[in-house]
Amino acid sequence: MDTQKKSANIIILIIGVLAVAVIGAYFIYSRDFVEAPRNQVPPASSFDAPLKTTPLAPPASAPQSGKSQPAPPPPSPKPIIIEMTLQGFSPASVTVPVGTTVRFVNRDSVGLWPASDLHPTHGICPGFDSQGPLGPGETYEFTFTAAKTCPMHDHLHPSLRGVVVVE
Ligand SMILES: [Cu+2]
Repeated sequence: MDTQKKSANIIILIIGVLAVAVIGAYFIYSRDFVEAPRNQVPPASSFDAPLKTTPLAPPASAPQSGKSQPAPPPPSPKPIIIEMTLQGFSPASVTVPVGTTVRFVNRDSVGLWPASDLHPTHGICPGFDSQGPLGPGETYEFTFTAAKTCPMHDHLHPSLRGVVVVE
């Protein structure tokens, strides 16, 4: 008799636990009815799962849309600008990595002519020579492709001096 009562109590207990589980599952399903994983019953993980999967639905940075990604800045550095006047180069000395393009801008009202030393042959950094005067506002660009120190001057006013250190 006692064992029958005990087993009956155990059955009632099990039924109670199941009832609690069913009620709990009902609440979980009614909350996560959107796309609730029907096979997922564990309450703890079913609360976490929708929170993690919902933000993934609108692909913020999904790799699938590779073409719409904003182009990252290319490795080429932006040009260095050196302004020229009858006062000289500004800045008069720059240090740049190999491959840098330097843009010389005439900020004066007279012709200016940036060129590599030595005046007048301009042979220290071959090619670094505007090959003629820059008018007011005009620019000349040269890309320094070798690691080298390039002293420079204004070919029309050789006392105006500067240096581009390429490293
Ligand atoms: Cu010169």
